[in-house]
Amino acid sequence: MGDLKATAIANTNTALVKYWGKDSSEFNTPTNNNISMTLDSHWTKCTVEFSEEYEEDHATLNSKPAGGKVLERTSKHLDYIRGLAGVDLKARGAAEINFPVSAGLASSASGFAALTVAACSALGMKLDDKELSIISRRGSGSSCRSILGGYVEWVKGGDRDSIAIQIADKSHFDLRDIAVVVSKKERQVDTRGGMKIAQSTSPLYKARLKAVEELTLPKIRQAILDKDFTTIGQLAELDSNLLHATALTATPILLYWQPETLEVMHQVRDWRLNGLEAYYTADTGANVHVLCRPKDQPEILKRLKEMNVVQNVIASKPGDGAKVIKEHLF
Ligand code: 2P0
Repeated sequence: MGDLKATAIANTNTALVKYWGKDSSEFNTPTNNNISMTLDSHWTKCTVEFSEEYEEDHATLNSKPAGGKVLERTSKHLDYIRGLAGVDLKARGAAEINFPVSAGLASSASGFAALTVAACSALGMKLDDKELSIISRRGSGSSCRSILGGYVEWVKGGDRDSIAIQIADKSHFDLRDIAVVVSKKERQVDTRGGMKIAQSTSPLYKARLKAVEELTLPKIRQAILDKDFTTIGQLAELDSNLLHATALTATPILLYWQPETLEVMHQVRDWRLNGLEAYYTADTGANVHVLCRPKDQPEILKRLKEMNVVQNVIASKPGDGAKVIKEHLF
């Protein structure tokens, strides 16, 4: 048994080939392999302490008590980890997140990766990244990719072989991701609900899977190895549009984009047509990620900040995987 208390930090990640649909909702295994870049500046820190003194699980999110679905999902994940470790102690958890939650900026990815690493460390479980990715995946699919740094592929499969694997570390290739916040409102349908609706109702869902397997996945994987920014950008933008094509054709329709989202997308496309190479990718919210080369980041940041619809921009490089840190949150 460990010290029963530990803290971890995990960066979030941006999917270049998206996870969008489950083979098994019990195991949280994806219908398609997917690829992400772990970011260096959007993180969650999480402290977990297990104790006989706690009669039930408690959690805080940015110092406010967490209840409802957040506490329910946290407790369920802790139950799974307690089961693996063979302990029956309730826990207190605290999370600090440095970017908007539930706004399509992958807060659950960094949150569950940090929770997994902190809870497993507190219980003294000695696990490698493969095992940590399997455990984290059960809490939130995309969080398994945040266990590792740099460029990461989450492979499909059964419970024991659907794991996250590093394609290249953060020093291999410097690509920039600019998260563009145009709305801090919580979206109406979360990712879990959205992918279920799209998978079961969109007539384009199977076509997207075919395009991922035959086009975006192999080509983006190779383009990362080749440090080929143009191919990564073009195909990441295509993959994002494929995801939203299935969302827009689902029943009920899932319209994650707001007018502000489209304004950013149009600008990115116009800049590109005029020689400033950038691409967009959007997850399940109104906010957008802009991908660019390091040399173009200052100019793109300047232009984004000049747009009335843009509330905030957060630029990231490829970052590290999740790790234990010494400073506890309580
Ligand atoms: C991704 N997203 O690849 C995709 C693209 C958002 C859209 O994975 O149900 O919180 O917990 O496995 O991981 C965010 O969804 O979903 C996500 P669950 P998760 O990044």
